[in-house]
Amino acid sequence: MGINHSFYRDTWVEVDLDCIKENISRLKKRLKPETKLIAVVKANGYGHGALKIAETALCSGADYLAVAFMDEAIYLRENGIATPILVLGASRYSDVKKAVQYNVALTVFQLEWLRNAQPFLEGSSIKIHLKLDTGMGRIGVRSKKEILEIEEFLNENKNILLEGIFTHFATADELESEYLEKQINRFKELLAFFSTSPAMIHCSNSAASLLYPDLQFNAVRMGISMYGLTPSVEIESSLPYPLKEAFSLHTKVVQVKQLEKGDKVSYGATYEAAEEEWVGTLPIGYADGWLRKLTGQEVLVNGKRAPIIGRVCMDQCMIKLPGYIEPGAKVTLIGRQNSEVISVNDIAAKLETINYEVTCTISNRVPRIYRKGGMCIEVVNPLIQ
Ligand code: PMH
Repeated sequence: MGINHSFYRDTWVEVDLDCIKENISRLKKRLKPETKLIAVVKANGYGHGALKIAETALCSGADYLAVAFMDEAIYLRENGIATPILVLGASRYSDVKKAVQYNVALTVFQLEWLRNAQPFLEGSSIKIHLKLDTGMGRIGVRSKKEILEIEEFLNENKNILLEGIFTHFATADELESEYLEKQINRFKELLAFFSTSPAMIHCSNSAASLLYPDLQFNAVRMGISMYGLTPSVEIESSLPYPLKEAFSLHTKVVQVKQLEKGDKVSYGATYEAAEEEWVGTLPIGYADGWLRKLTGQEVLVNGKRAPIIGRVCMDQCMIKLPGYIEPGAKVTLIGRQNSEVISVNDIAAKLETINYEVTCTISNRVPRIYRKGGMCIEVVNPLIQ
């Protein structure tokens, strides 16, 4: 794989594929040998880049991939991924032939959908996973009656193959486990209504996989922990092994200027220099997912912390420097410089959100650089192919 230098701005994400590999190996060691590991690479691999993460996950022992929508599955297929893929979200029944064409398994949660899909299949066969709603209240079959009707339909329509049954937990990332236990019990109750058992039964996300090894059934869905991010701050200290954060975000100072006392910075002129100050301009802004709420957030430059001052613009923002530095200095917005670290969780805290949202929000305009063995192995820039 050659290095493709096709990006023309000094702002980039680095994804350390060795971290992804290690996070997967550590989880795999805790699973029964027969348990299938489903790597969740929806939302462009939680912002890390679906294709490279899928490839790395498969090389590291993942058996199956999961995405949210069929478009994401087709993207992986079109880029050479041949492993089984499950679409976790809703698909149109009129699109089933596409799922067949790309050999993608679909999530089903309504009898009506199956009835409507059948004529569109024109006799071809498709794999489905039936989603049970045990308390998430999102998508899923909720009653015995629906299960019996769906089973009857599947018995009469052998071209629709029930490959899996699954559910999703609402609170596995909380220390209090009462609601989780309710969901587990409901899952087991609903499973008992099936007269056949499909190849795959799965319910665990990262939090459940890490904290409740008994819940693996015969597959687990690993999302956030594969990326080395904790499912919640609350359970961070209960994790069985340290997760390795793969994502970092960097830019370079494009201009360094000295302000006089009283000089203003950025839209609204909300920031005013209290004295003579050195200010650096960074080529990253809210259109990159570096949101306006990040005013005041610190970044790392030359191993030291520097705060963002004034409003974050669409493509740029400004930082207050400890003193003069050369333009071109590397700035780390998420990641490490020397002994200083700014984690995805730090940014999530500043944005009053969760780490999932931070990496997903860093937009396609920011190229992703992949590292392996400390070397840059590939650049992915969706803007310039
Ligand atoms: N399975 C389903 C159905 C999911 O929706 C998700 C994550 C996962 C597995 C992976 O969970 P993990 O990343 O905690 O391991 N879904 C979402 C979501 O819809 N919003 O945030 C995370």
